Amino acid sequence: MLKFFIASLVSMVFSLSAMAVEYEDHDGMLMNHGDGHLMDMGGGMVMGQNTETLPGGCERISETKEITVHAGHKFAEKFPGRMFAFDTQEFNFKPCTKLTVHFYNDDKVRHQWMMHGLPKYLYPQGMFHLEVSGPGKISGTLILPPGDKTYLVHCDIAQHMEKGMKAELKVGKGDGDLPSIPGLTAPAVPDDYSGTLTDVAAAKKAGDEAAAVTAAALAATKAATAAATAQQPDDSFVSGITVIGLAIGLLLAPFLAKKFKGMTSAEIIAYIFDLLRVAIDYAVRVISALIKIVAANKNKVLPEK
Ligand SMILES: [Cu+2]
Repeated sequence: MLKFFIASLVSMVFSLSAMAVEYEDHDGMLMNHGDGHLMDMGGGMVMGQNTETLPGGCERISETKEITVHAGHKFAEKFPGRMFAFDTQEFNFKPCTKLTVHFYNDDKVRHQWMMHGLPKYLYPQGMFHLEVSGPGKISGTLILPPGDKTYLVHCDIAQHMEKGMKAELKVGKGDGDLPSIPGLTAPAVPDDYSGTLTDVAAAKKAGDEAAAVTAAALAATKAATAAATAQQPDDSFVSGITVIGLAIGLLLAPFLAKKFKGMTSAEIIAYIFDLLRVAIDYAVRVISALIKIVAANKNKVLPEK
């Protein structure tokens, strides 16, 4: 029985060590590119490293601190709707602290511990930034500025912050809290978990139906507009002619009524044809006169210069 216990204990110890994540340590491999930028070929990077220069307003380093931060999917499991997280969401240090961060990435994707809002004369783009493809470990040091201020710390890989990898670092008392920090502050855009699946499906169906009705109405309006546009030239032409015809009719009516008084229909028709003949005759003469004028103008010899 004792042998059994020893055997199981030994196997447990071995399996535990097998389960433990092996982090690739990037600290010894980094090459200094100057300006606090260190990098290696294995995917490790430090930006904004500052181990010596005091920020303006700091007379000396107030204290020296070292922290260990882990980043990974497993730290988000306690935050509903989140996918990534740091193991710590809030940091607090005295102004002018010399801070070394040992950053562990527990995932097999890339993560960052990126701090914003630092003085730009000392930190390029106001950033201090640790980045490593995991599982890996990287360390960096900076000197925090004086004053009470809250700094954003996040992972800037696309959607990692939105999915939970966000924290705040308060120097002194800080100057407020940032939104959407998992387990700490209210989300800027809250997820809505209200309603059952049936409710959601019904709401979607209603929405789809409303959209279909709107689309049909839109299509009908479009068709009507198109038809109206197509008919418009004809309509206006006909109505124009009609209007002219009506006007002529109204003007001529009294004159013709007087003229046709006491005449038979045959006489009226004969008279109208006679009138038409006179009108056509007159029109032909006018047109030929016009043609003559135009022709005469064409034949005119231009005066010599
Ligand atoms: Cu990340």
